[in-house]
Amino acid sequence: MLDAKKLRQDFPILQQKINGKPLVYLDNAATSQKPLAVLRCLDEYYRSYNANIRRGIHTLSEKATLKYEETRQKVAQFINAPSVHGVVFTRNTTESINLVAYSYARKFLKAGDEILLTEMEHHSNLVPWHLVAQQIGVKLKFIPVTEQGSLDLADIHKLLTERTKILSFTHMSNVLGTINPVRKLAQMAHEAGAVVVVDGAQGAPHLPVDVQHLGCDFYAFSGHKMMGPTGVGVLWGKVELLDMMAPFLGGGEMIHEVWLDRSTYEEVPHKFEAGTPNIAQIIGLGAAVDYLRQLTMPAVAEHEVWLTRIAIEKLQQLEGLQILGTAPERGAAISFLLPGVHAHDLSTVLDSEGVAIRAGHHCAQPLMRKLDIPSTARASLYVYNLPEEIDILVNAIKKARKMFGHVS
Ligand code: 7TS
Repeated sequence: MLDAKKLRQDFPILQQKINGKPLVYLDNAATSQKPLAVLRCLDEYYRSYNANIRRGIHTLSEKATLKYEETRQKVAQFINAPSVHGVVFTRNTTESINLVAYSYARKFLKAGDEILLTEMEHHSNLVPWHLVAQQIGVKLKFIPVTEQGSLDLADIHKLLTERTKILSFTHMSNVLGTINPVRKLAQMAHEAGAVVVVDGAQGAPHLPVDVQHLGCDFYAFSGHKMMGPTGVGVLWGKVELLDMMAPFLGGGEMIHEVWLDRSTYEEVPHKFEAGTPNIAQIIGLGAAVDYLRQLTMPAVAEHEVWLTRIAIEKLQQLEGLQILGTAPERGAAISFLLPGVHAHDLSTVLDSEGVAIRAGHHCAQPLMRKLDIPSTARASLYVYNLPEEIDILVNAIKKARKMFGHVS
């Protein structure tokens, strides 16, 4: 087991008080905190080798370029990518999915084709496909969600047909915590001839990810949710698919040769990295990957399974509290409803106790509509959270209940 107490010392932000109370940070699905190793890495970059990459033939530029490309190797290893060329740096998961929607779907899909999504998707894995559907007349279909919060695969063979050209779904729901059976779905999709896109925003930070074992074609994730800086995301794709795709954005760095009226492009992944990238943040992501690899992802997942079980048990002891999402395979995002207390009010009271959770629709409005609720409160855990913090959460919820006139 990881020593989470010791590990917390690596996170300066967690040492502070909020409203006079020790910070209990339970909003990790939105963004994670950053260890000293990442903060130092950013500081070192700006202090000692800040330069643009792949342009200057001088020491600083060469060092920055080396570190930038080293991160690509680290990321490739982290997700067991077969080749470093399949790792494209973007700004975040949202941009990674948009890249596939623009450069793959718009090029290879035509009117009448279908894209299969699920009812539990984050807006970032819905809206890019809405845009494709409006533009080229593709039809969107959806795998339903059961009451438990799992994907309902009973009618999958009606939904996944030879008309399906893309299946795109989340590795783990940011609302329900459900971990989806990626490998099984990828196999089914490939049998039907579809390309598989996985939204790994909640997968890569929390679970061991092996893209070859999962069998997907694209895997998208964000650095900021896995201890890295904001402004950096990853799209991993099979090189043979990336090769066939059109560039997403045009400009400097992604070209091979340019004439006044036309241009040729670099090989992948550079073809998809137009303009000066977020160099510092990408190098910072390398430090985050090093940190997670040192903890080991199985140990990260083990800690979260353990703590999630404790959290669910303790929350369930609060009378009336309803946890949404009871799938057997679940991660550390725990949404709940507290009758008589609006999620936003609850979040405000918890904040006064130093507890940070998220309240709202969690960018999954269609899922909220399906569940027939406007919003939930959500506690989302990470590797530095402790059982003591769950007790603080539970006591703060009891306090909120009293304030709103309910006994606990
Ligand atoms: N997909 C999933 C499953 C997510 O949880 C999120 C962010 C995204 C995509 C988008 O990530 P981004 O880095 O491109 O913004 N989820 C959340 C959340 O649950 N609360 O705040 C952001």
